[in-house]
Amino acid sequence: MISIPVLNRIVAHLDLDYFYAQVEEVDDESLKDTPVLVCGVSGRTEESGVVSTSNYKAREYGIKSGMPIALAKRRLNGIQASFIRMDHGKYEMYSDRVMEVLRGEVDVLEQAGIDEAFFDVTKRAAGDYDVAAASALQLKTKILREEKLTCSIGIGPNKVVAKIASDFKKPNGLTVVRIDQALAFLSPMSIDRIYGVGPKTTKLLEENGIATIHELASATTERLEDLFGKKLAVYLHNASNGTDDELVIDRGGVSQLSRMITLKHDTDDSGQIVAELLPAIRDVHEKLVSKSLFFRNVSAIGILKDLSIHTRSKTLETPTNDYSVLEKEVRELLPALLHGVGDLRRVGVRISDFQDMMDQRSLTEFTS
Ligand code: TTP
Ligand code: CA
Repeated sequence: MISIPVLNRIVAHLDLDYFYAQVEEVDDESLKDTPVLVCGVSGRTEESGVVSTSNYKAREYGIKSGMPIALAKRRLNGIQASFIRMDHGKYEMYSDRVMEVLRGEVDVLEQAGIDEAFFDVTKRAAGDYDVAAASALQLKTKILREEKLTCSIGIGPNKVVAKIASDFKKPNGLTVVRIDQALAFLSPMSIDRIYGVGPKTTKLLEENGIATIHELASATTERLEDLFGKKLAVYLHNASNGTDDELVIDRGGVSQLSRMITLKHDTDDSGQIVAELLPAIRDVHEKLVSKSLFFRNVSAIGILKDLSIHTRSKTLETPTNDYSVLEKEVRELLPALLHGVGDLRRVGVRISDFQDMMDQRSLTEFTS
């Protein structure tokens, strides 16, 4: 039998720092050093909605993602701060450019969200962590030079470790966890730090006396199987023991899926528009499912006779691949899009901010 030497895998995870707010700082340098809050305005008034993210200056005042805008305003009372309306298209443009930079520098790239990606550098670094760390530093410098954005990178023997490592020192961090350090690194952390372990899994584990990754690693697979079924149990066992073996998969760099149609007659009748748009919504959904992706952002796009383009977007709390959610969101976005713009000539749907969550653990997490 021929034995082929196998290099220990080296996987990296890159996450852009305070992404939406950092993009706003790049666009307007005068914002730097004061609190910047990017807000998803959802209702009639400027105050109905939540903070999508904020820069680290704002976080010093206790500002957090998901916080109601009104509460954030109270926290920053009397302080000079900028509340900026979310501009998803702009963040996607920056995201695409960063991913392009990455693609040229790594073996395999897997975009995992608008501001994060895994990449495998095993071959490029010849299995050597020092080489991987040096090239990660070069990558950080390149992204800073070309896009003026800082990021944090984690390097480890697998995706679970790399993801936790990128979050370990933020912002502008680089954390390297070698294969022999993985278990000690993971052990004291809380279980919800594991990629794919969200509120529901966390709750069930905690109800069973498992709160740290060490406790999870000590649980028998039989016990985990009783709680979660085989697939998730195996994942949790491997993840907590630092032996997760999920591959980094290049999904072709799809960052958005969209379909536009031309209406039979120019109209501002939302019911008529939805009826004509349904096949396009179904089409986009089919593509999403065929690529095993989940989306978080959905936009309705309208083009008028004068060719001006109008969009309305919504970011969901959790990623989904559910058709009924997609259709419902488009139905709800259309009246807002139509408000005050007049008859549409063309209309479309776009989904983006994809998360790679194709396996059972994520389905359990996000759909049960
Ligand atoms: P995160 O990577 O979770 O957060 P962040 O980049 O703002 O901050 P950091 O990584 O430095 O901790 O999310 C990426 C982007 O996703 C974020 O910039 C805005 C968006 N987002 C929301 O719109 N709502 C949310 O609740 C969260 C957590 C993020
Ligand atoms: Ca981030």
